[in-house]
Amino acid sequence: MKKRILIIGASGQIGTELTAYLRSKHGSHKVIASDIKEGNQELMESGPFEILDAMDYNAIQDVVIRHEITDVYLMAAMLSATAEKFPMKAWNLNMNSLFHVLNLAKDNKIEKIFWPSSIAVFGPTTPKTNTPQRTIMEPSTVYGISKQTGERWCEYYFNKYGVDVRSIRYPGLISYKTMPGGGTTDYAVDIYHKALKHNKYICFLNAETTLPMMFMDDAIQATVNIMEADESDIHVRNSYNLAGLSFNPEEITASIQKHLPDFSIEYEADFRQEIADSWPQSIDDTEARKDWGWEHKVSLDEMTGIMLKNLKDQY
Ligand code: AKB
Repeated sequence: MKKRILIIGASGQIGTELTAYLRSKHGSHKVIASDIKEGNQELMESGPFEILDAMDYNAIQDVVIRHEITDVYLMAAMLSATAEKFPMKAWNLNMNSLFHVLNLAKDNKIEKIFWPSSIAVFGPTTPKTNTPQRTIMEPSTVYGISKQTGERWCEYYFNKYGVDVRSIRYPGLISYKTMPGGGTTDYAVDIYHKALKHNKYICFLNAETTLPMMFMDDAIQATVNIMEADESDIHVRNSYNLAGLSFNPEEITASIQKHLPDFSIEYEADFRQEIADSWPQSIDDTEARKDWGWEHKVSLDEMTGIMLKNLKDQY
């Protein structure tokens, strides 16, 4: 059977870029973008698009059957900061959407699933640096609890029903093409926009808050690589640790100042500080490197150069 892909949550930060990449790789008509809301013009015009509620099992099933979908990328989720404001909504969205696609695969209606997890599965009792693949996991956020629970279900569906579900624990993702929404790592995108617009940024995290981060191109590469890996090479069926960069607001500021020497930052920590403090600072991703050849490419300074160059024209 030929590959036909459905992306749920295609209008979001990762979904937009993932759709563009997969369309260029497999052909536009083979990649169906879907979201509860329309996306940017390029996404809407570059191939098929369906309005789809990730919580509606029948609607997902209808799209899957109509388009003869083989692979689903479930990118719809409520992120950490918003989830603290709407706990039940976050739980319902993050869990129901996952069960829907797991059950479609269990019933042989689709062949393969990508489901993103997050560094948020770790909590305050987890070792903070070089956090291992297997370690103490006591997440203290609504989002982290939903992602950790999701990981357990992914592994369960693989073990009990042979569902081919693959997953990565994304760090904070940084892109000039799309904006994040409702995350704790969002400052690392916003700071580039504000640097160009106002030459100044007021940061909602403290100067020394080091978090795992990654440039979007690396994250898309990881997502595609894990999905293309041989089934026999995937040994972790909850979710793989994935590392790229680790930096704090002070360090990203210094990187920006290499291009904009007058750029300044002030700190006004809000409720997101507590979320960030519960997460690791750096991640050990040995298993992803060993099992399916993961390798990150873009450094902090390279990313800063790319971000400022590409955002310049907007301001
Ligand atoms: C968030 O900040 O909530 C996300 C994540 C780390 O999963 N970017």
